Amino acid sequence: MRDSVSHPALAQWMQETQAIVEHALEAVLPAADVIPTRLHEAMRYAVLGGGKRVRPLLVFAAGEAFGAPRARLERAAAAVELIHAYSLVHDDMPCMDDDVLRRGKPTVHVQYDDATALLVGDALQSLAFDCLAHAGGEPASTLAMLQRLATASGSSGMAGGQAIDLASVGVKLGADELEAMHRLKTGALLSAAVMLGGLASGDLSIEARAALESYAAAVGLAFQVVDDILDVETDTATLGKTAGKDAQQDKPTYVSTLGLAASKELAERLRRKAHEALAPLAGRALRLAELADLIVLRKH
Ligand code: GRG
Repeated sequence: MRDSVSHPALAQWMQETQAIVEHALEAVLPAADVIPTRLHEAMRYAVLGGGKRVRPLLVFAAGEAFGAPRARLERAAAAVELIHAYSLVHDDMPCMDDDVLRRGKPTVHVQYDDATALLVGDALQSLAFDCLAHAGGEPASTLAMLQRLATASGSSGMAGGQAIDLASVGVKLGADELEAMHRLKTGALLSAAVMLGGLASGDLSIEARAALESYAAAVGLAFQVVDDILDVETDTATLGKTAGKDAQQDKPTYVSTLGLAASKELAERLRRKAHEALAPLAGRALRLAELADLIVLRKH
């Protein structure tokens, strides 16, 4: 994503934050030589050294806007990324999207086997909550973060969206149904990333909370609209995952539902909506504003 960044201060912040997150993930994952070694090695393979780390960046951008302690942000960012990594491992399995390439590498079930991939996803999900439970600080705010992450990941969030997605193969969805699906499948975890950052401060006003929720909803949907555009406009090598997969699997997407031009207009409208949502936060949300731009303007 850094190739879409024109602002040197933002590029530096992203690089530093991504390094902090990498270190936090490295520290929280079991070592590969701890029994069961094959499972631990595969968990590390699934998580480390890849991905844009968009969700952790959102955690830090929101958290820093409200003065959240860095140690809590590290835990929150790692927890969200662990959930995301688990979802990718399961999504790539033969019983779901059946893909062989992820983050430029063979998918976990290809590199290891199906049973290991299933267990990797299970174990990463448990690890995410364990990681967040040890975030320190006020127990009430940690509990609020745990609840938000659980809701975002479960059947009223990402897993529910995935269920709708799997049931939608070959089905023509209307724009509203498509939006409802993506708000769960992709939007819920991205929104949780923003909200966990804010909640980590332990001190969010009602107004600030509403502004963050509104920003998160716009950015969460924009991410998916852009993902659908990239799926038709970008090659496999750049994406690090198989391009053109949605059309191949006859899945409804923004591009198939609205067309390419209207999808691009929608992404731009959502980018502006994200900026507007931040207005009540005055100047404190610069990084969040920049990330909204990046999510819409990214090339992979
Ligand atoms: C298996 C419960 C379960 C859910 C899977 C995340 C997901 C739900 C499916 C992934 C399929 C997909 C391509 C979704 C579209 C948006 C998305 C989540 C893309 C991948 O996220 P990125 O681009 O990936 O942030 P990196 O590798 O950069 O972390």
